[in-house]
Amino acid sequence: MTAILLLHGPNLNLLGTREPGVYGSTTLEDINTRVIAAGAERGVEVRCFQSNHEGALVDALHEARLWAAGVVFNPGAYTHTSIALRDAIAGTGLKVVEVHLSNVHAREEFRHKSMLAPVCVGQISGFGWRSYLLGLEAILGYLNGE
Ligand code: CA2
Repeated sequence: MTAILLLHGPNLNLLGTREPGVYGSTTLEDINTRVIAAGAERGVEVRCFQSNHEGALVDALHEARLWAAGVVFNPGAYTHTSIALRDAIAGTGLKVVEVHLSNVHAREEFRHKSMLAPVCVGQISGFGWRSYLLGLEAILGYLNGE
């Protein structure tokens, strides 16, 4: 069975509790449930992990190399800063779709730059929790060569 890692970066554990105007009112658990269900409908296993720590996210990517066909990743603020995560994606060779709840290109200038996008298959940004469903669709389509 195809398995996908759904990976969440820093502060995304707060989803649904603060800043609903920017990030929506859906909790991280709700998002995980919806993506797991969407995967199950397609015969795909989705395993979820969130961390506020850069090194833990690097470790998760290293481990995913052993079992995941691809990754849907919201790196949070590390999107804009992390050479370590970029190197982890490039170094593992994992196929990663970067996703964002908000449209990072319509926000502050420092959010316009992604350190990770150049080593990802692509980026989805601005569709709220549906960005994750689109991310799943995108990585599965990519892996199937569609
Ligand atoms: O839009 C996204 O998904 C972001 O990855 C979210 C990050 C931000 O730094 C990126 O530029 C874009 C921030 C996540 C913070 O999540 C919170 C959720 C609820 C309350 C406070 C923060």
